[in-house]
Amino acid sequence: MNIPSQNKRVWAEPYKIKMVELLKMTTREEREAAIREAGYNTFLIRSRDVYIDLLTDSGTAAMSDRQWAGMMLGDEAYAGSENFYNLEAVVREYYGYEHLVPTHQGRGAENLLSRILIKAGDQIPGNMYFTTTRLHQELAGGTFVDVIVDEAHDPTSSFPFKGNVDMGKLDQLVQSVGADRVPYVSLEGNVNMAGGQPFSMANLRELHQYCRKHGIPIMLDATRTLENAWFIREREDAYAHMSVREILREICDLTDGCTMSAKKDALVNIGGFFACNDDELFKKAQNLVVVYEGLHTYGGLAGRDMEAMAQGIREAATEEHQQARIGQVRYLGENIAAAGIPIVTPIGSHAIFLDAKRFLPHLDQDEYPAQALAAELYLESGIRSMERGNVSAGRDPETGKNRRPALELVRLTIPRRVYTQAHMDVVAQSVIDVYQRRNEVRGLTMVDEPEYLRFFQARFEPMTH
Ligand code: P71
Repeated sequence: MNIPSQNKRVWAEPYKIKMVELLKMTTREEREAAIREAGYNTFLIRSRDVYIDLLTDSGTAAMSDRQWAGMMLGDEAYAGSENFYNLEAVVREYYGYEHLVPTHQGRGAENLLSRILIKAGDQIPGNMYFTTTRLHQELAGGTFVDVIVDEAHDPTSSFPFKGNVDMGKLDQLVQSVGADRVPYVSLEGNVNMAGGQPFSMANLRELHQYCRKHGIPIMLDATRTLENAWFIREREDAYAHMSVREILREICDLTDGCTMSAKKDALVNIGGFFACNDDELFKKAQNLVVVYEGLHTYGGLAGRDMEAMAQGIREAATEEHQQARIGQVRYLGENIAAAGIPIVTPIGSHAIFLDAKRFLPHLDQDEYPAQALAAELYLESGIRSMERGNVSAGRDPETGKNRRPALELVRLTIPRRVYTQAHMDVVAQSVIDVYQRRNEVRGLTMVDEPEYLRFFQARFEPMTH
């Protein structure tokens, strides 16, 4: 496919900037006070104290003029908003699922899906956990079982499809508990916790065949599946000439429904949905959404949010957008890796993941190296990143001990269409500067630990020795 910018500068942005948001620079002293007050947790820093905010790519995209125009077309009727029907048509066209239930964001959809399909004692296999997804599965009485390929847990493996399901692991689970204890397979596109790593279409086809044979539905976490489609186009020969839109459709056609956090791929600041083909499942989701979110034609969103989402999907499902988006992330990653700094490979779509175990080998995992590194990077230059390691993984409900996951990472997550190449250079240089004095970085002690999703609100203190 001919992408016009390809001949000149590979990932140059397919847009120009119409409005800007001024940033505040802080002094070292101000940052020292800010991180102390935040309990060394980047989730607790006020955004006004942040220079480059790489906490997340969730809800942080810059909307286009057309999306903002859509905001003015909000039909804020309580029932039957025109914007709902526009969104439904776009989801049918691009994702291909027949039925749509909007939700306020991804976890709202996960709540619906988990409550409807999971019975106490069920096992839900998935290609690596995501925090909110697993929590909703557990709250519904189920147990998440990781069936991702081993390569996903190895930050040094350069396997191109680290998001693949290990069919042997899945079969072992189905054989041992029986297909009737497996309500669905939870399949995430561009697996976040593995480093933004895709599954291949070949793997999905195999999974699809297996699941049909055993009568198990596949529920897609579609949050970053357009980005997964871009990698399929890049890495699977048969797809090199297909559009990301066609590939997305093929992925969805091989699955039975999805939960979606529209705050990522779909370029909006808030929103999500549940979608499926099955009429019964749809009826149940439509009924349950009124309990937790709002009427089934708005699901916790304003009409204008649904209009912006419909337009965002159209803009994201293009080669131009994905090439610039993923190209920018790769640019940052290659600059960091060129300095010999350990990152997860291959470089994923939405973030660069620093490998904190190799970055700070002098720290034990229960001294929270990734949390400590995120705090240090903020101190260095006001860049906010996110811990994705021992704190995020939480405690094993059986033993009560920290899970000590194989991956202990700091995520530098790139918002879509927000920062420039010069910002990426500042980020790379800051990471390099911290790396050069890595021996000085001390571990942390957790002094306040909330019960649910502790990483959001936990507080820490630096260790004194
Ligand atoms: C991200 C987020 C936002 C987040 C959520 C929890 C902890 C920290 C940050 C959200 C996702 C996601 C996937 C694959 C479902 C959700 C929930 N990611 N699936 O990466 O990445 O969506 O936030 O809209 O409820 O920063 P929601």
